[in-house]
Amino acid sequence: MSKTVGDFFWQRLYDWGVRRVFGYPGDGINGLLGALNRFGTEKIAFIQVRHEEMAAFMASAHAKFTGELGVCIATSGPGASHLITGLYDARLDHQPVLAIAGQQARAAIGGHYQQEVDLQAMFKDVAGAFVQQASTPPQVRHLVDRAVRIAIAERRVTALIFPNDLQDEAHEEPPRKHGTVHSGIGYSAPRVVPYEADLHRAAAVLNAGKRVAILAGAGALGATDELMAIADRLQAGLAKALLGKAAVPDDIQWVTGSIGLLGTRPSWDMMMECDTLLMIGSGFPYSEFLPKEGQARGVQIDIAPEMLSLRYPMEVNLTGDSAETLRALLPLLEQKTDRNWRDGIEKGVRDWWEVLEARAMHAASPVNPQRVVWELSPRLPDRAIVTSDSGSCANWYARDLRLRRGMMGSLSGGLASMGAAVPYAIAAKFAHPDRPVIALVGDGAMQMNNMAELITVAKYWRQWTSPHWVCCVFNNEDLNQVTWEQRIQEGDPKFEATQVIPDVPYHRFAELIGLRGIFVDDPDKLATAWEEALSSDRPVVLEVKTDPNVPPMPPHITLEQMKKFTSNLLSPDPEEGSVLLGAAREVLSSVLPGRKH
Ligand SMILES: Cc1ncc(C[n+]2csc(CCOP(=O)(O)OP(=O)(O)O)c2C)c(N)n1
Ligand SMILES: [Mg+2]
Repeated sequence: MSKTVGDFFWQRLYDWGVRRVFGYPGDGINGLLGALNRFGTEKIAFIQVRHEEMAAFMASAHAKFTGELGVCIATSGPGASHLITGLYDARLDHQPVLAIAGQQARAAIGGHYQQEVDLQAMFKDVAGAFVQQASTPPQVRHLVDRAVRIAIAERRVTALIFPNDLQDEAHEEPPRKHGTVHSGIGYSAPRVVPYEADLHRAAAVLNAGKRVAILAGAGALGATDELMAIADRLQAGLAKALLGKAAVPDDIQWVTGSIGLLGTRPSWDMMMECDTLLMIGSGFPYSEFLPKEGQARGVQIDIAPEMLSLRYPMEVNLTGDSAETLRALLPLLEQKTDRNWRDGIEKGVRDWWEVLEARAMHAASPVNPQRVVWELSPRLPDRAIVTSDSGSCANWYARDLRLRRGMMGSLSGGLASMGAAVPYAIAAKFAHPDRPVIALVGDGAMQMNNMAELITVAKYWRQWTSPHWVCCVFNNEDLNQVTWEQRIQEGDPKFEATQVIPDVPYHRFAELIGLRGIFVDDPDKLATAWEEALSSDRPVVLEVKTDPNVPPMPPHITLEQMKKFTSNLLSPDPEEGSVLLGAAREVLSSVLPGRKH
């Protein structure tokens, strides 16, 4: 058999360095899959998911946890459309992902044929950087080369669509004649550093500041040493956007932790009081958590110029790689000696950890969800990777989890989609099979799709060098994050028709499919449960019966929100008034001056 378009395709992806693809089969891609079988899954592994959206989440997470291109593949029509949410996750978090989709045969396209969807139009927004449908064999070489190069170089999603009959055609190199394209492989990221003059302008602003606040995001994940050196030089405090949580360890005295609705009090205080803001690699969206315009002088560093001066009008905008730019900036910065500002931040951070401990230890019915994460932190094994779903557990991930140096963590940040934690944790484990991986997931997100994806864990875990993979389910029979949004943002009572979800024995489902299940409804058993889960001889679902009446509140709440919240206590909420009042007391006390919890 001569080499087909499919055979050429996998060889080309292999030459680009692709070693794993996440996907699900269908007749729209059978030509490609047959070719992958011939090519050899020992060279490019095919990871079979339960749903194509999960394949796209895994591709996004692969990119996040390795820095490499993530690749996912789906059949025509419904397979391709299933990819979309996962691709938007990658798009919004600036991850390089290539989506491959099948299409009907070329002669049928435009014929309202079965499973025929206008895929170019469908992918156009999410994969706008490069989306192409192949129509002839000599075109495939440059389509692959461009789709990969653009995805990596621009950190964007790209998409390639292959009509199924084309996949089995004989491969042809582009002939040497007019009207053909002759591309090649290879990409090296450039060293991107601002001009000296601009670094000097930035240094002048930072040197003049007396109260410097640093905000680090996902773009600063590779700049830990540089961030610490700059923060010390400037005697600054450092807050982290959600995707930048692992940029600097949480056990440093002047790290104020997360910022924003899921953030901390010391981050809020620092931003409200600083006179200078240094933002690095962050697109953190909520400007109200940053200094008021005019309050602080701003310097921003970002590799993507379109992210500069987007959330706060900066005085100096530096386009550059975060680590390289910070390194170039450091010698221009004077060592600050006044310790007042930093001392204040460190005290705020110390007090805050006490507040969090008290909140976590607060009695709840039956288990306080904050305590689940609080108990995990000291038991996190070195080099652990933690993922979180969207839901109230993202609050505890952001605030209570203490990541140490060498750990990683991520979630669906920009898109904040439910259903990402388990696929993220699976991709993390394939990328780093020797590292312990922990997914934090709400019960709603389990029911949505994470539960089915446990079957993927059951299928593959024996291939992993260590079996340490834990999915922690917060079973509160509620779509709790949104329940609290209804109460606080709208001033409405909990709408039971939309919010209450069925009780499902997640730990028993795990056992049914050959994983280990642990169930906890007593807070004092959490510590042992985590220890057992993290040393188990197989992946574990740790199901905790948590209290939906513990509010996942922002670090401060506004007077207006407080008014809505308290008036809501008088309106007919299905939860008992006393429980809500207890919760309210916890929230309100944390915003009253002079109170710890
Ligand atoms: C795909 C998707 N649908 C809906 C939402 C809105 N949403 C955000 S959090 C949440 C509730 C999640 O419930 P659960 O997983 O049980 O976690 P909990 O908040 O109860 O801890 C919902 C519905 C979303 N972010 N993503
Ligand atoms: Mg829930």
